[in-house]
Amino acid sequence: MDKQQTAFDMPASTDVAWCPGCGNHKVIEAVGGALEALRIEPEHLVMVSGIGQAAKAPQYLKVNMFNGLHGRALPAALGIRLANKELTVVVESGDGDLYGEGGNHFLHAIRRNFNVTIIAHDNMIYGLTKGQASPTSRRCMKTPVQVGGVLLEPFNPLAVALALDAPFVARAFAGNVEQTRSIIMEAIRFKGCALVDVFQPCVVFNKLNTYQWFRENTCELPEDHDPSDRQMAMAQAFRSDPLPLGIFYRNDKRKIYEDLAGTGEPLFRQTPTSDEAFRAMLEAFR
Ligand SMILES: Cc1ncc(C[n+]2csc(CCOP(=O)(O)OP(=O)(O)O)c2C)c(N)n1
Ligand code: SF4
Repeated sequence: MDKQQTAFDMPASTDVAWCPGCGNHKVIEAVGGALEALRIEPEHLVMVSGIGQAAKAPQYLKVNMFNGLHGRALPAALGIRLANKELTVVVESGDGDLYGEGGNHFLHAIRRNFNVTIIAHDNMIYGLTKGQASPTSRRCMKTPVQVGGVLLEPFNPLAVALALDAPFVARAFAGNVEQTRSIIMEAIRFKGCALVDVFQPCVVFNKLNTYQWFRENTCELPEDHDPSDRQMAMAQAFRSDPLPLGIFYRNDKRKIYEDLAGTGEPLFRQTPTSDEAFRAMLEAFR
């Protein structure tokens, strides 16, 4: 099916550094479609990322963006949310950036339950730095560094998120843009920290986890899956052969950090800034 144009698409002439066929193209197609369908006003949206191929995603969408240090997308996103509760904040970054370099922030963003959507482009490899193992690489996969094969079992982001009582936990496959779009829509609509781990093939450096591999090794969650049941979600998160896709868990009752911290006073103060005051502030930091 032809790609649907959205208000969030960059002009066709935009120079995109991703390889043809990379799953990242599909992820941003799904994200753009979700934002459009949700009628999000671009001025009320900020996308945040760290470093890596996936972390370039916000640069290829017509959105406000903040590109932080490697692994530091989440603290930047939480700061943005604290500064302005009116903003929709979406983090898009790679499995290495979010679960490896940014692992500690991943844990604490979930524990705090900030109202942020986390979209992990999970290609099970370090793409930008040419194919070393990432935390989600499969055991025994050979890479230029792990020449004898990866020794460790992969990090399980869904099980870790569920253990921390993440209130929204889902997984999608970039090869199915429609399903990815609808899961991302649910995640952005959700009030609280929402994790969507999206399988995203790296067609250059990951010769194991190809589109074909994901098609053969994933399945839908069972029809009788109850997303309000955390134990059931945990059992599905531990399934690996095949790996289930869909919304594993949602808990609409968990309070977000900003509400917990509420003393009646907002966590931020929006003071109107004149052009002159803004320029003076910039000068002070030169
Ligand atoms: C502190 C720090 N460590 C390491 C690097 C090198 N580095 C840049 S991107 C990257 C891996 C990114 O992998 P991932 O987040 O999975 O994204 P992908 O490129 O696969 O989309 C690494 C190790 C860096 N830039 N900064
Ligand atoms: S190297 Fe892999 S992750 Fe990077 S753009 Fe190419 S296909 Fe995508």
